[in-house]
Amino acid sequence: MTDTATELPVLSRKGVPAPAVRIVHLGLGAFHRSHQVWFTAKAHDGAEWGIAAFTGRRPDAALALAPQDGLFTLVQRAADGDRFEVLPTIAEALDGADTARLNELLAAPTTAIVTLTVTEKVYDDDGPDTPLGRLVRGLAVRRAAEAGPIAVVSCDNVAGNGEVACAAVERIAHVLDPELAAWVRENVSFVGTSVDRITPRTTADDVALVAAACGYRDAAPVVAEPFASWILSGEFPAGRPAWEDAGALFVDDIEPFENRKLWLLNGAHSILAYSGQLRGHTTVAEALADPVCRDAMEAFWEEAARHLTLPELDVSGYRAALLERFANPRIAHYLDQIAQDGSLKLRMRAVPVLRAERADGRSGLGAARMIAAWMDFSVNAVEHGAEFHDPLEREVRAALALERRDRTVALLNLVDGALAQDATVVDRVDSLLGTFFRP
Ligand code: CS2
Repeated sequence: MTDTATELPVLSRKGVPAPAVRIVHLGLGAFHRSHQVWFTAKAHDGAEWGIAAFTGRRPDAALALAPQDGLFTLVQRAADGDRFEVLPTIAEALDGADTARLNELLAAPTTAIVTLTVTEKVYDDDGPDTPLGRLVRGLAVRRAAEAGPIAVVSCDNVAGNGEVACAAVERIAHVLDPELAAWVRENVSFVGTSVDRITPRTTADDVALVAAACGYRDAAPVVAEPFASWILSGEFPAGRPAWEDAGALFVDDIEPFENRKLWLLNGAHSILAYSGQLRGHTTVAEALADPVCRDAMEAFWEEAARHLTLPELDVSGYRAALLERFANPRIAHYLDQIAQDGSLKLRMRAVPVLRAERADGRSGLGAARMIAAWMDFSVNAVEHGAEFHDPLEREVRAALALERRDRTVALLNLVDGALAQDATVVDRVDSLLGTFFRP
C-alpha cells in the first residue's frame, strides 16, 4: 500500500444501517461476493435481504471485511475497461468458527435462506467441524426454536448440488439425531443451482487500483468478468429476493443447464489448466492462445456437445460466448487455481462425458485426454515438489510408486472406479500420457 493510500478513508457505511439479515452464507470468498451478493444487491428488494456471511477454514475474509462494515468493491473487468461498484448486501462478515452467531441467526424465523460455497470436497466430508457439520447443528437449534422451514441453496460446481447437499446434511443429521433428520426432510428445501461468473483471486495490484480509482481504502475488493449467470431449481418456503431482476433463471429441470456449465465451461477450464501448465502457461487466456491446448479443448467440446441436445441450451452460442470470455485479455485467471482438487473436479467434468461416449460406442478421446493431462500434471507436480492441492494427495503419491500401467489404473480409480476397470479406457488414457509435455 502506498503512503497516499494509507491516508485515504476506509470504506464504511458512514452510519447508514446495514440491511437486516435474512440470508446466511457459508463460505465467504471472492466467488460468493461476485455472484450471490451481486445478484441480491441487484434485486429490486435487495435492500431487505442482508447477508451474514461466514468464512470457511480461515477467518481472513471476515477480518478484512468487518472493519469496512461488510462493504466491498466489485470490479467488473471487461475487455475494454473496469467498472467499480460498492455492494451493500453483506450485513455481517463472520469467522466460520463463530457458531454461536450462526446458531442465533438460524434460530431466527426471519432467516429464510442458507447459501453455500463450500467447495467440492466438503460434500464428501461428514466431520462435525466442517461448514456442513456446523449447518446441521444450527438446524438443530432452528428446530428447537420452532423457527420454521428454510431453503438451503448450494452454489458449488457439483453435479446435482441440491441433492448432494441434501444427502450430506441428512447423513450428518442422522448421526446426530434421527429425529433431526426427519425434521430436515420436512422443513428444509434443498435448491439446486448452476452458478457462473469467472472470478480470479484478488491481487495487491487490484487493491491499489481500487484505492487510486475510488479514493477510499478497500482491503478486499473482488474482480470478476461482467458476465454472470445463475440457474436455480427448487422451493423457497420462507421467501427469496427477486434474483430474476439480475437475470437469474428459475427452471423445473436443472440437469441439462448444469451439464452445459460443468462440461463446457468447467471442463474446458480443467483441460486448459492441466495442458496449459504442462506447456508452460499460467493463465486461461494464455493457454487458449496456444493451438495445442485450444484444439484439445475444442475436441472435448465436440464430444460433450453430443450429449447436450435440448435446443434451449444453444450450445453453439454458449461455446462462442465462452471463447470470448476465456480470451478476455484483462482477466488474469490463473491455471494453478483451477487445477486444484482435480480428482474431484474431473468426476463432474470429464467422467460423465467419457461414460456417455463409451455408452454410445465411441472412444471419448477428448475426455480421456483431460484425464491423462491431469495425471501428467499431478505426477509432474508431486515429483518436482511443486504445489499440489488435492483431497486425495496421499493416494496420488502412493500411485507414483507403481509401474506405468498400474499407476494409470490407480490414478484413474481415484477419478472413477468403473472406468478404471474398463481396459479400453485404461489403454486409451495410458496412450495419451505425455501429450502436452513441451518437446
Ligand atoms: C473453475 C471455476 O476453479 C475452477 O475450477 O473452473 O471456478 C470457474 O471459474 C467458475 O465455475 C466460473 O463460473
